[in-house]
Amino acid sequence: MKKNYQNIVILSGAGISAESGLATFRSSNGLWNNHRVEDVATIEAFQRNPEYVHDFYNEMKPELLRAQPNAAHRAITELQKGYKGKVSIVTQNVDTLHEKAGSKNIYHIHGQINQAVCLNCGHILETWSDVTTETACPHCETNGMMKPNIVFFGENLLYMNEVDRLLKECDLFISVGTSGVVYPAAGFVQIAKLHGADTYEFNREETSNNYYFDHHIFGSAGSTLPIFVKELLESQKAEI
Ligand code: BV8
Repeated sequence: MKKNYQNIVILSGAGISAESGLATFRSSNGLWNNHRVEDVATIEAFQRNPEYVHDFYNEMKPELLRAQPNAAHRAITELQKGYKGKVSIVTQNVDTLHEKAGSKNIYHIHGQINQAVCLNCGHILETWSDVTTETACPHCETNGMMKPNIVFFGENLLYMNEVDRLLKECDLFISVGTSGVVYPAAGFVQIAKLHGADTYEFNREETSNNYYFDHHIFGSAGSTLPIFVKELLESQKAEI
């Protein structure tokens, strides 16, 4: 570990929210075990049966609204507050646990559960209430054009220009709680590594895209990340 990084990028996946009680996608009792991806998380599914897709995300909202951040989320906030370098969060998660932990500089590349987007004018509606095919856009007042602001398979990611710049500038890339199977997020570590970053993977188990990680720290992120953050903050103090 170097002593003073200038630009840290943290990529989070569903695993960082597991200790907050939220299901991941690809574990034994994961979200994709109870629903076929093709039925809920593709643009074709939304065109075919928008009511079913709206219901899937509306039903998810109360649990995500109740969920509280865990020690891993709080450690990232502590790093942002105490570290001299910039710390950016690129999250695949649609929950708002990073925000609830008080973190800033958060990029939800796969969207957010408490947002819907108007397919007519692009307006983003922030709401924890149900959104349906009847919901009118508060901006252009068009009926029935609201879609969950969730990036479905086959759709481009959000904030890709900002994220591309962050990955090329970063000198420390940390991946937390992602299986590394969904692209282009799973390829972010390669961009960071090829631009000179130190790369760390925090996961409970071995993942498939581990070639570009210099270090693998196994264990639950709620335990492993706070230790790592403490070391980063202390190494910075030693530097001064
Ligand atoms: C795109 C929205 C351009 C819904 C999601 C063939 C090869 C390569 C790529 C492709 C391909 N065919 C198609 C593609 C592209 C496709 C893709 O990657 N498919 C994969 C599955 C093969 N990608 C896309 O379509 C993306 N768009 O490429 O745009 C384009 C444009 C037009 C046409 C073509 C391409 C869009 C990707 C976004 C899709 N939307 N979700 C929703 O969120 O409800 S993806 C979904 O998976 C979630 O967003 C989630 O964030 C993401 C990744 O999952 P993880 O977060 O990693 O969660 P997972 O359960 O998998 O893993 C959890 C990990 O945590 C595990 O490793 C576990 O061990 C660990 N863990 C658990 N507990 C803990 C822990 N770790 C630490 N501590 C713990 N306590």
